[in-house]
Amino acid sequence: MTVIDHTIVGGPALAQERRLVTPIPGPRSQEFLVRKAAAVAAGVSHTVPIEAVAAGGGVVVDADGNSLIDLGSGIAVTSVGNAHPAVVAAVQDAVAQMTHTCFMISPYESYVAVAEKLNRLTPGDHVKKSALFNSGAEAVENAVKIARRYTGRPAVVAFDHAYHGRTNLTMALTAKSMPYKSGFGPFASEVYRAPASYPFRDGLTGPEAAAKTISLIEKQIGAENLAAVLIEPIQGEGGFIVPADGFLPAIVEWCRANGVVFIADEVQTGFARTGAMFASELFGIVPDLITTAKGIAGGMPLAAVTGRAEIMDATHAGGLGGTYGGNPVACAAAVAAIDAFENEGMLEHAQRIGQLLRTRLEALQSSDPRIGEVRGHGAMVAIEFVDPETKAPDAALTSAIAKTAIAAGVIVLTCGTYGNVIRFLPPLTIGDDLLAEGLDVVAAALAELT
Ligand code: PLZ
Repeated sequence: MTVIDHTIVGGPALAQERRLVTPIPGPRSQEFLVRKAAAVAAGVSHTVPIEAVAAGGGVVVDADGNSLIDLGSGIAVTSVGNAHPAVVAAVQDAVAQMTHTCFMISPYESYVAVAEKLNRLTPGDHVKKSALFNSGAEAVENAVKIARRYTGRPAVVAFDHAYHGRTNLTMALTAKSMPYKSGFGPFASEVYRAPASYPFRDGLTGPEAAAKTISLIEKQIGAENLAAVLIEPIQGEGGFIVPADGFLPAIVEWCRANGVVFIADEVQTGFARTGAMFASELFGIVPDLITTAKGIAGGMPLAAVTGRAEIMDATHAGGLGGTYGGNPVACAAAVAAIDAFENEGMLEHAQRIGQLLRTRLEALQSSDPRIGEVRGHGAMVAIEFVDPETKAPDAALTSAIAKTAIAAGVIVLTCGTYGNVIRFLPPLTIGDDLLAEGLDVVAAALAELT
């Protein structure tokens, strides 16, 4: 295993430190945000009020020279580190060769190389094929298209707390109305919502939760009408919800028995994030199709659907594609990033980060009953804030903690159907000291906000 020099690997040689030289936002960032507000649509909001100018290792640097600890990775994207040197070099080489040919017009090698890697790395030893796209939402849309074509059935099941994207079909698949769907309907049809497993709130075992889900599917939809069941193995935007043991295997088994395509959306959980290459492995399941994006290309836009060859090949020639899907520069980045996932100890980093996060957050929980639960796997861990008496979600406290931490130079993200979850998704290249300091800041925010 390579030993990481955090000042070099996983980003430009930025000092790996939290450094505040102005309040956040500083004067340059303030000026920039005025420009942003005037030029960019109001719907495109931001969490951290800075103008970002560089990032690497475990920090993001702003235009005023502040260096913030990054516990969000641009929403689980820069897992191998922002501007990882090998990714940067691969992008520079590729972009000087050709910027685009369109893979559907003149195909090239890097696309095929990414497909081969995905076919090899995703769970299951069956014969697999892949198709590449630009974003997680586009991958999910295509997985549904493929499942419908393969089964000849229309219906799709998605779950409570699900997040799958912002396009029309994926808005229908996403559970939460505000901010993702409200006012943007009508939504795509033949999407049905089923209860998921949320042990902290439903109190059900995995088999009990699965029985409830399966009963709903059988009574309200009917297996004979169902093309696919789509689920995030650990629900991301919905609150880092880890299903109870046995829930996912029972759903997969039911899908197999009923000719329903089981799609794992691993856009957020994929590529070493959870301490396994794919979260499906943690639950012992082998999906028929798996969607990936985010971490796959070290920050370049790329996404994929990978799965059983007979399902992937069910679509007629010309049925899948897009102008930019599998762009050669993004594919070159993915080849380099996947190499880093495999050969730079990223799984071990995720596991070690997970240990550090859990130990610290569980210690916090033991002295603070407002932390209802600490949950997650690897470098995908969250805390859910509640009223200690009633377990009611405490979104106000959650957002106050995030704001306080950001003002103190630590980027933390919130999530959850009820907006009461703080999630930790550091780059896997973050140093232990920096991570510990980031958690100190969160703990201080929590202590301050009584
Ligand atoms: N599936 C599981 O987590 C993206 C959304 C950020 P795109 N999650 C971050 C936001 O508010 O827009 C996501 C995901 C899962 C699909 C997607 C969609 O991926 O690349 O954002 O389209």
